[in-house]
Amino acid sequence: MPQKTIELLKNGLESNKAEKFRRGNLISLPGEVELITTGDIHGHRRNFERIVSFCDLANNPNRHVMFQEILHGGPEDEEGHCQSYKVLFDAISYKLEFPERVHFILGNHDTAFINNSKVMKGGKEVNDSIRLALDHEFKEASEDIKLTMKQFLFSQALAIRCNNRIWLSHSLPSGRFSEKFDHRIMDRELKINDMVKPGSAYLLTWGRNISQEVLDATAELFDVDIFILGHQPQNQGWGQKGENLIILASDHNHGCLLPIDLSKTYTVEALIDSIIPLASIS
Ligand SMILES: [Mn+2]
Repeated sequence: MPQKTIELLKNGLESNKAEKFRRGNLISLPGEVELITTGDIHGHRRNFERIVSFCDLANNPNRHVMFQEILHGGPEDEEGHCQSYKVLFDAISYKLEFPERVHFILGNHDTAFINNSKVMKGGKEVNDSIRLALDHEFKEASEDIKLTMKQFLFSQALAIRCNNRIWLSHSLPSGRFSEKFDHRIMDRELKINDMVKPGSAYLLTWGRNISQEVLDATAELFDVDIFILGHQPQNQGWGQKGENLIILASDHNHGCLLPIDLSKTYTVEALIDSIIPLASIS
């Protein structure tokens, strides 16, 4: 059982690195693709299943889907420890079924898991909680599982750039840190230090409340028009947080997804009109 999980994680990380549309840490998707974009999942299995059901990848050969921040949140084991990793493992199996069409991008909680750094949420340290649940389930194999999980998380792309000038990442560098961000991180090999403040993978995934000025400068830097991000909680499942920014959330009963036809040019308004509540999917 642990050996199967380690193999799954290893195959997943090889698959992340081998994606044909990936160069360095950026996935650039062409016009013939329809991309289903989603926000943070946070261990919400039912929403993960709804996304899979909506995608129906087996019958839609041009359709792709992206996931972010699956870890932390959702069901707990009998000792109250976080079992969100189970949804991650299922998402990796899904990727291995459709390796070129299921994409993962790095979230800030992934950087924290990789570094064993502390993130408090609801009075609990969330990474400790995941590690304890893994110890409980995998016993003496737990250290190997945790190491391979870190390697998997580290192998994820940083962002997706769509043919129609839409950019997807977990967040964007904000405030004064936007000046410290080195966009060359998209092209080069990642280092552990990139995941630690003020490393550029850290800055890309942890930013909040991004000003219009920074959004405009970042759009120019990445040569895109519109950003779709996760990371910041959205009670109604989505929010427009700037002239060119939509934030999605897929981690609760009002969670959403957003299908995008990459051959079409969108306004932010047209994208908002295309948002689909996950609760409407059976
Ligand atoms: Mn986040």
